[in-house]
Amino acid sequence: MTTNRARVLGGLLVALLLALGLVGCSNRTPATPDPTRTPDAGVGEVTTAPDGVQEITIETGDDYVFTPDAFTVAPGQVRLTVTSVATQLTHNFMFTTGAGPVDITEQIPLLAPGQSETIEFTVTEPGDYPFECTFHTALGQVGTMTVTGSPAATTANG
Ligand SMILES: [Cu+2]
Repeated sequence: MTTNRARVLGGLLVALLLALGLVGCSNRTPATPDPTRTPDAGVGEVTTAPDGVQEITIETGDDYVFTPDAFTVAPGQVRLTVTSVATQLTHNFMFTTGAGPVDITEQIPLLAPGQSETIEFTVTEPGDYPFECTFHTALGQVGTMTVTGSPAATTANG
């Protein structure tokens, strides 16, 4: 399902083994923790705000997972909200320096349990922009924002 997750953390070994057909379909070891929550309605959906800015909300909780851990936006302005549904853990949200086509410096340095923070930035270069919670990178709390190669589409036509 989330091939991104396997790709990011499962690493080259898993991909290689899969490619070689050495791993059966029954014995897959998850590389990252699985979400223990059901995300709220609308989470992970990219919508267009009345002011024309793309909006998306992702969640994180006590399970060291961003939900979703992969989303796609069009080039342009992005308003990203990270909502913590955690009761224990403090997280953050940062784009991994040097990992994307260009660095996005907007970040949420601290996201306390139950808190919600919004950042806004503009993306122009298509590609994959890895992000992470730097507190829990080693635990697999990472994800990827993909910027598509075409300009923001206007779906309302007519
Ligand atoms: Cu975290």
